[in-house]
Amino acid sequence: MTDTTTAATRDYDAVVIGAGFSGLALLHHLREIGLNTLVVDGEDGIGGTWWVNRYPGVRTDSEFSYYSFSFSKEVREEWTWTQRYPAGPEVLDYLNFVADRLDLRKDIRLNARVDSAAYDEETNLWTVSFADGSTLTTKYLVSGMGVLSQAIYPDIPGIDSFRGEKYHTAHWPRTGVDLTGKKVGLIGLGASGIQIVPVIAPEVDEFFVFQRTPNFIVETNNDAVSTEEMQYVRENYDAIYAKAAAHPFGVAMEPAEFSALEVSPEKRREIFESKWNEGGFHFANECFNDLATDHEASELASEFIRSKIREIVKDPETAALLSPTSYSFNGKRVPTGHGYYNTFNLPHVHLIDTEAVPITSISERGIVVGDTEYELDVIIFATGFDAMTGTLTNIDIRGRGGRTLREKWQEDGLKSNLGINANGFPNFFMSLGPQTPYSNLVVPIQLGAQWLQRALAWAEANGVERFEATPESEEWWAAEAERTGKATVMYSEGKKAKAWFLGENVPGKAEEFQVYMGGGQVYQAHCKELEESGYASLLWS
Ligand code: N01
Repeated sequence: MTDTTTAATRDYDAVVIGAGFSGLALLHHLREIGLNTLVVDGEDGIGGTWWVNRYPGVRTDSEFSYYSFSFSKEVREEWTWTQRYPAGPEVLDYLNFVADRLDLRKDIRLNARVDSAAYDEETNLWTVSFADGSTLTTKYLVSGMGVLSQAIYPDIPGIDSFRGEKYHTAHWPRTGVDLTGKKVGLIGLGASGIQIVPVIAPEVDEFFVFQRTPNFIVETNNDAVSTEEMQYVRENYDAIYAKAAAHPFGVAMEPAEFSALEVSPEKRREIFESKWNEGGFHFANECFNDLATDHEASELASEFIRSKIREIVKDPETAALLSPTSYSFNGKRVPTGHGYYNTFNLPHVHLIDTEAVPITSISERGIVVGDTEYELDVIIFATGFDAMTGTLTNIDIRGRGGRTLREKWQEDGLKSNLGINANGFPNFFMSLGPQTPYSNLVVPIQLGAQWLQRALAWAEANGVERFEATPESEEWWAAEAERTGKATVMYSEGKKAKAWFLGENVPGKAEEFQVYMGGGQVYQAHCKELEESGYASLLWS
């Protein structure tokens, strides 16, 4: 493949940073159009998020049938899932299987941590620099670095003074941690904290769970996948995948057709009850069509879940503390639970309310709340990530004029064209960039890799040397992200819940919608329009 605008030689046509779901899908699809592609990853194994996150209880919140690629006949037919919500090690096995079956490994370079990448206007090439001092050049640079990869610790005074063991869920030692007989404290009750709590509780001697904001958890059962069920999924993969792709949140479920406000209280309770029994995202997605968009409807679901918490948790005071009141259902990302609420019936598990009395400091011996010091052997931080932009701004990605993405977003606000690319950064693309859908991520990852495949094939065939978002497209998309985000219950003036999808969990980060809330299917329609326009808003120069 030769360029028409530059005779410069290059090491690769495309370099993808990150060997997780995104990197594997991109490598497969870019190879298919003849691009000499390399995937690089700083870790020593493939799997991305699933390689790094090793905490006990880590598993998918989405069901196996739509938490997988649909594009490879071989993978579909030969891979067997064993759990409805596959555990982390099983997802990692799956990704390794994908890498082997599609012969991807030979074009993946591990232990290759990218320090920076810079665009050269003269040659129209990107130079990628690695931590070991080596460099390589590429025409196309693609980020597959993940949206929840840049772990953050809380800004609590004395955090470094603790003399015991300290772990972040996202940096859990691969060899595991023996918590038997130890006094353990945990800060952070998002999806990670909610998964780890019930799994480690039986092992530890005393467990202090420090809760600032309670979550609405949709409990579920993790059944084994039967041979018949796996066979059914294999035979219907395309239909299942199409259903997930047509759903606002990328789950293979029928969107509910009516409002929670349209039915009688008895009927509503019956529907809530039946979907609660199906578990997990069935409750969130299949009860009513306005639980994410109407505050009154969302409050009805909130009250139903509060009633479930009161049923499950025996101590009324603990049940009340576990029940969110400062925001309503869907106001934060809803985690799937595996016996979470029941854990608080164990006599050695103590819920400490740090909303009423905040954590003051971390001492040599433990966590201090007001005047009380909780002495601990281990502190676990399940305190989340600098989501969506963190990995992209943590390294220097320098576009035209040497300006970094970090500078662009700090100075101009979060701007991208459909989260795919940004003005000032020619031939740089993002899988799951900021302002891509809030969704089961495997769906936008796969569809995004296929979209980029078609776009680059078109560019190569038509002698288009540079794709770069127009400033107008970025203004439009930022406004769309804000408009659609503000139309959901995730946005509410004066609410107390801090959420990563608004950037509120990172001190100093501007409050902007980091994700697109208008629905995955609407987002895909916009991507299709862009393609059908001959990539009009990507041809800026
Ligand atoms: O992080 P989070 P996460 N003092 O940001 C608390 C995905 N995921 O790692 O709410 C006290 O949600 C903070 O409290 P508050 C999923 O998309 C997926 O759990 O700010 N507490 C909150 O409770 C998810 O949404 C899966 O009051 C402090 C917690 O830390 C995303 O990753 C599994 C504090 C952070 O929650 C992130 O989830 C796991 C402080 N100073 C994760 N600072 C699967 O589906 C922070 N907190 C497999």
